[in-house]
Amino acid sequence: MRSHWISKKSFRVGMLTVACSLMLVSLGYGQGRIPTPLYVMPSEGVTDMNGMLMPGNANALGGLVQVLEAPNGVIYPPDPFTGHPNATNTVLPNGESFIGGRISPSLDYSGLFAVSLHGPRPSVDQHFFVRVYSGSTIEESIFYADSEVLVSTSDSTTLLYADVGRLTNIVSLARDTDGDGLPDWWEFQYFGEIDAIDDPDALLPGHRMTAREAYIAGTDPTDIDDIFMITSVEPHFGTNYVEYMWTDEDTGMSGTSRLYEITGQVLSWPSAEGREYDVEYATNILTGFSTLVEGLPAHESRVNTYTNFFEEGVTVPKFYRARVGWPDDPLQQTLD
Ligand SMILES: [Ca+2]
Ligand SMILES: [Ca+2]
Repeated sequence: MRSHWISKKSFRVGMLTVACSLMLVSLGYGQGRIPTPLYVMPSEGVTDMNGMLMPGNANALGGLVQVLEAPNGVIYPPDPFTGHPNATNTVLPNGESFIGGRISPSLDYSGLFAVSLHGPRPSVDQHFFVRVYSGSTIEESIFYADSEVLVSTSDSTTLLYADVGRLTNIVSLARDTDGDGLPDWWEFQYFGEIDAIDDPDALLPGHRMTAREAYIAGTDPTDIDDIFMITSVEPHFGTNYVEYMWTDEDTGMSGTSRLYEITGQVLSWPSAEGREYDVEYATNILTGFSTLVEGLPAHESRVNTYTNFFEEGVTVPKFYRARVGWPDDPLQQTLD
């Protein structure tokens, strides 16, 4: 037994060397009684929230990488307040890696990494996945991305690919370090710093909306043309019509046309996921607006329409306005 133990130890040292140089060759394969390590790496680079390949090298990505268990193949998003994994998605033994910049001073921008699981490795048929964070710790991270679910198919599998893709801002949706009602991910995504906006209620430069309005409305605060407003008011035609004959005296052409009754007006505006809309009207802007409809959910096409059907004898509205609310805004408790 003793000699066996020594040979196993020397083998493990050999494996560590392989892991560091990242030559993904299984020296242990074929020796039978010694399980091979499992390497998990993407075949395509991980991109950050801006779509840029993340800094890294073959050993590590410039961010925390975790290999997590996915019981029954289920991946839960991280806790929106802490960023930590759901309790059912436990980190596998040795399944955490942040070595970007420490092992190799020469980071490239390949977005590639590898996590090697030595010793305890996923058993056959175990479901797991890879999660990448934007920072070197969960606490520093406000973006993350998950791979699809992987299944360990045999004890001798040495390499599994887990394509991760692009980081999203779901982690820390509710984290607001400077307490201004704009979550960290939002300030970071659009302005590059988690506390970039000093006054969320001031008009954005060159823009007709404030940062808070853009956040609630789900518009892009860096695009001065992305404005929450009613963008069109079109007539709605009924089925009644007047038919009339016409003659063009210049050309001599003649024909019959129909003039349909206008029975309402169709309003449309850009909408964003999770938002709700109220529509109000006024016939005289000085006497105030009245509600037409409340709580319209955003349409999946990202354009909402509402038809205001005229009632008999009612003065046609001259003014419309829409209001937007975000019932599920994680920060709504801090908004006015
Ligand atoms: Ca903030
Ligand atoms: Ca701020």
